[in-house]
Amino acid sequence: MADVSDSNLENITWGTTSRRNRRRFLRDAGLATLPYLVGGHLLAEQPRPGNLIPREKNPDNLEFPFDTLSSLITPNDLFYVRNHFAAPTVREEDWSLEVVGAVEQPLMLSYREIKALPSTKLRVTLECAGNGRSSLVPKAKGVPWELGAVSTAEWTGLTLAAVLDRAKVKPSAVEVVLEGADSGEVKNEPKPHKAIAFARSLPLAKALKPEVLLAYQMNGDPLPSAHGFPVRAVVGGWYGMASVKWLRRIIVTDRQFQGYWQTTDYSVWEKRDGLPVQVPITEVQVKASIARPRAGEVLPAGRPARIQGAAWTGGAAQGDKVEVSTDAGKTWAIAKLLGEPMPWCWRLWEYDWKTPPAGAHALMARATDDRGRVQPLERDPNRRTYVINHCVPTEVTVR
Ligand SMILES: Nc1nc2c(c(=O)[nH]1)N[C@H]1C(S)=C(S)[C@@H](COP(=O)(O)O)O[C@H]1N2
Ligand SMILES: [Mo]
Repeated sequence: MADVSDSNLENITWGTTSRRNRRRFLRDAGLATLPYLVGGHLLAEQPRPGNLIPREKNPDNLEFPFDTLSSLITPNDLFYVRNHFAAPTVREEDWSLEVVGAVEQPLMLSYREIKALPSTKLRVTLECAGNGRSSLVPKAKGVPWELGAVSTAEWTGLTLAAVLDRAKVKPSAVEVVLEGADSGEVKNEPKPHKAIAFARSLPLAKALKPEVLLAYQMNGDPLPSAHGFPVRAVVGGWYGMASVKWLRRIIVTDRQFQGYWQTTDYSVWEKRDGLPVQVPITEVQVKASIARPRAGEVLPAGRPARIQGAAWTGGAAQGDKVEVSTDAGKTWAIAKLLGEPMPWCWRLWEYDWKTPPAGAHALMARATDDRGRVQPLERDPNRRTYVINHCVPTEVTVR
């Protein structure tokens, strides 16, 4: 298994200093922000090394400070955290993974056994289906995420397919339920009346794909507790709720799973056969977000300024496109995509702008993915408070 060096992980970055060096430099300089030169372009503010932004307490829900985005890989201590219940403390010596249900060979795998199986590494962007919720009008209930309930890590683990292969899935199998070790009572009605575990299913066809991992390392370190120690699912291309943390049990079923987290919660309305039906949220929709300038930032007039962000989608990223508008969506120009496209992983982009005369300006970004799906300008209310990928303007002032 090839070792991935730090420089490799951060091979696409803005600026020349690494985040950590910059942090040290800033600490030594005793400054929070500095004029920031990238390729000769002055940005009003430097991407500061930040801290996770608390959005909810008990359980912890913490947001990646998206305005500090500076490389493909999000460091573990800045990766957003989405918990429905208190994070369980799992001791590796007490833990094992059960594989049961419609299989010829039920399994009990220890942490050691799992780590001894052939592993792969995959860069996967996880986005919470509620990312961007705070921009919804009218104001929506739920964790008030701004732009940063999205992050990318390099995950090490084995494929779920390899485990299912060992367990010998029966021909009657339809879905694979992934259950976490965390549980509790759901607060809002309608809800089951006792404590339930976090659990989510994948159709068998998705469960067998190479982008579905049982991961035990995140950016080269053992999974941090907040991200699902000792083993979590990582489901490339699907919203974060499918990537079950603190994995404890895998249940192969011969019918569709109708659990709380994919019927009442994490479901949207879709029209099927002319009728609205509630369907579980699955694939990530195409989206570009602006990291910098930040909303409310003041930029000098008539100067070069660089607009920077990331774009992602639920499938392979080949042939995608990001457009930027600096006039609230009236006209669009092509942004520069950085690095090579990688499936399941976001891509950084930038656009060089010459700031106009003084005034208020609405910046927008719009992505198109390899399947030609274009990020919408309007919100689809059938998505309840999830799957938020319509273009949201970043308002800046030029002075
Ligand atoms: N066991 C368990 N797995 C879980 C969750 C949870 O609350 N419990 N939250 C899910 C949701 S909604 C998201 S968006 C991702 C977030 O993963 P992260 O906390 O590592 O960013 O984990 C998913 N897996
Ligand atoms: Mo989520």
